[in-house]
Amino acid sequence: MYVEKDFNVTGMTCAACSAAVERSVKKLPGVKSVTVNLLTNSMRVEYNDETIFPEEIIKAVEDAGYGASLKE
Ligand code: 9UX
Repeated sequence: MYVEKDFNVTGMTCAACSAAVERSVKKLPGVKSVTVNLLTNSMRVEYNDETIFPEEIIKAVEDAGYGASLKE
């Protein structure tokens, strides 16, 4: 099932940062869409919850050099 979740993203200071975060998450299997907002330090991801878990999305953001956490 496709679900939509919001994440907090830390460490982004320019548009190239947000583009890098977006690129790193977009290529993950099961991810349908990614919208990163630089001004609000947030990211909305639509993904298949049978394919990928939020922890893996967070890991991809961290691997790109930024921080992420699930918004509650
Ligand atoms: Mo430019 Mo954003 O180096 O880190 S990509 S500030």
